[in-house]
Formats: sequence, structure tokens, C-alpha cells
Amino acid sequence: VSDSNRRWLVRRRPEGWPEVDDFELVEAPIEAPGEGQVLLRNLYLSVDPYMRGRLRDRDSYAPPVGIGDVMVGSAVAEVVESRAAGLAAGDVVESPTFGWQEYAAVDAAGLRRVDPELAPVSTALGVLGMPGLTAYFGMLDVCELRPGTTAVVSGAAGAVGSTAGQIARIHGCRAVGVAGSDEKVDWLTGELGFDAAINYKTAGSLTRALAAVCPVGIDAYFDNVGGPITDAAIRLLALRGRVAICGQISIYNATEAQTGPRLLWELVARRARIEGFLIFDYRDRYREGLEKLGGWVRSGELRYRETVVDGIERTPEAFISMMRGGNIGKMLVKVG
Ligand code: NAP
Ligand code: FER
Repeated sequence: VSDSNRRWLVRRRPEGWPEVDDFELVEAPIEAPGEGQVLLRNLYLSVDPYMRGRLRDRDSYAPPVGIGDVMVGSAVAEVVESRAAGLAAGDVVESPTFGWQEYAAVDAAGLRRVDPELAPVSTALGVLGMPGLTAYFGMLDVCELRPGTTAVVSGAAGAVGSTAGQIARIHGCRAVGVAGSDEKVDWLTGELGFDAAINYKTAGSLTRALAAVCPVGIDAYFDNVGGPITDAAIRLLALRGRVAICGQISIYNATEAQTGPRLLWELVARRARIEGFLIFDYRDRYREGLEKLGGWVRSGELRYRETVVDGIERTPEAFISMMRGGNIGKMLVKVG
């Protein structure tokens, strides 16, 4: 155990694409845990698209991160010292409020215990954590998958998308992915068993490319990205098609005001539905989701991949790289 806590503060709000210099690495003393708290040592830090929203000076589901504050983020961490019942030194937990730092003293009440026997502990930030649950509820609840139908996923090689497409397959659907490189497309149609996938950067007309692999239309579209990929998917919706808006990463760094949506007339004759959702609304069902996802991981039906960047000093770089598509599967920073 070192006696200094390296942590990343927000130096300024990004305009457009985030830069490493929007953050500042400082050293602080390690805090002592109070009553009901534990001192945690970070093992893996998650970098996620929602962080771009938290850097904006605008309230959403949570207030923005303040300038000079430790950047927000969840971590898988090890208990160093416990002043809380039920947790002991050496236990591994997931902390959604940990922040971009090496150590934190946090309330035990907000922690989820992670079982190292079940799977590598890093999965608690990916397939067996928030992204996996997002895929699970978005696909099953919002998209209402039915066997034999066609499900399209954008951002398909990322943490949420790679899980969402496999959940479609597990439920007897044709799974089609859209992703940003040939290596990602090969992973989806190879190891992950997607029925088809297209590289949106080289496909030419996205409507034509998607139509070719969805000859009878799209019954469920799980959208992580928005923009032209989503325009194409909406044009191809089948009768009573369902669209789950999970995220719109293609516009998170946009500096111009966005127009649209403007293809909504396509929903009329198809009696189609578009619905946004937020994972936090499913809190009461996380246990169900994690049991299902854990079962599929153990049986080998659900596979996952992680792109791991080594060292807390590279956290902003990892975050920016993820926003630019540098990850296959879940992007993580290995800290401890
Ligand atoms: P991720 O997919 O692992 O990483 C982001 C990916 O976005 C990149 O790898 C990149 O892959 C893709 N991307 C970046 N710019 C793009 C563009 N202009 N067009 C198309 N794709 C682009 O991230 P994640 O954590 O799984 O999150 C995926 C989405 O889910 C995000 O939109 C996120 O905000 C959303 N989300 C929502 C909830 C919720 O509760 N609603 C919860 C978690 C996540 P390519 O190489 O394919 O471009
Ligand atoms: C995300 C994108 C957006 C996410 C949450 C949001 C948990 C919420 C945005 C808002 O409330 O404005 O990836 O993940």
C-alpha cells in the first residue's frame, strides 16, 4: 500500500472532442474510512460514454462534475480497511461512485460485492455489470425480442452492443451488427456468432448494405450510436418494429446543434415504436439480470472481450480512445 493517492481532476470542460489536457493528474493523501465506510484500492477503472455527458455544464440524471473535482467513474476495487459490517480486507467490490483515482474511502452501502470465483473481477464493469445489464433490459424489455425475428445492433463491437447482439442470438433471433472496422466485423460474425455484420466506415450506402443482410426488414433495432446508421435502420423497420435508444455516441462530441429526427414518417405505415431507456430504472431487477448474464457466461453462450489500458496515468487517453472506437468489447484501465 502506497501512501499517496493519484487522482484525475477535471481541469476544464471539453468543447467538442475531449483532450488529455482537459484533465489533471494530482497526488493527494489517502483518506481514512469513517464509520460505515471502507477504504478501497482500485483494481480496474471503467471509462464509459456517459462520462462525456457528465463533463457538460448541464444537469441530467445527475449533476455535472465540477471543475477541480475528481472525475466520476466506476471501479472494481479491493477492500484495504473496513469499518463496515459484512466487508473485510481483501473483499472485492464494484463501486459506481469511485472516481478516476487509486484509493477512495466510500460508504459500504453503495457497493456491490464481486465474486472472484464466478468470473474475472474486471467483468463487473462490463458483461457482468452496467453495460451487460443495459444490453439485457434494452433487448428484452424495450425491444421485446421474439424468436425468428431480425435484431440489428449499432455500436455492435462495444461493451453494450456485443452483449446485446448475443442476447438476441440466445433468444433465437437473427443478430446483425454494425461496427467500425473489419477486425470488429470478423469478431462479431466469427467468435460471437452474429448472423451478419457490416463495417459502416467502408459499406458505402448504409441503407443498401443493411437491406442486403436484413431482406425482410428489421424487427428490433438496438441503437447505441444515432446518426446515419440509425437513419438507415429506421428506413428498414418491419411492421411493428421496435427501436430502443440506448445511446447516441455519434453526436456526443458534436459542437453544432443537431436537427431531426426527420424520418419519423417511416414509423406510420409500419406502426413502429421508438423508445429511449436508462439502465438505472431497472435497479430492482439487477439481480435477475446478473443471474441470467452470469449463467450465459458460465455456459459459454455469452462471450466477451476487454481492451485493457495499463496504468491510471493513461485514463484520459483510454477514455478518448474508446470514444474514437479504439476498443473491442469493454474498455478498461488496469490500475492495481
Ligand atoms: P462502447 O460501445 O464499448 O464504446 C463506444 C463505441 O462507439 C466505440 O468503440 C466506437 O466503435 C463507437 N462509435 C464512436 N463514434 C461512433 C460513430 N460516430 N458512429 C458509430 N459508432 C461510433 O461503449 P458502451 O459503454 O458499450 O456504450 C455504448 C452506447 O450505450 C453509448 O451510446 C452509451 O452512451 C450507451 N449506454 C447507455 C446506457 C443507458 O442506460 N441508456 C447505459 C450504458 C451505455 P466503432 O469502431 O464501431 O465506431
Ligand atoms: C449513457 C448515456 C446517457 C448512460 C446514461 C446516460 C449510464 C444518461 C443521460 C442523461 O440522463 O441525460 O451511456 O449510461
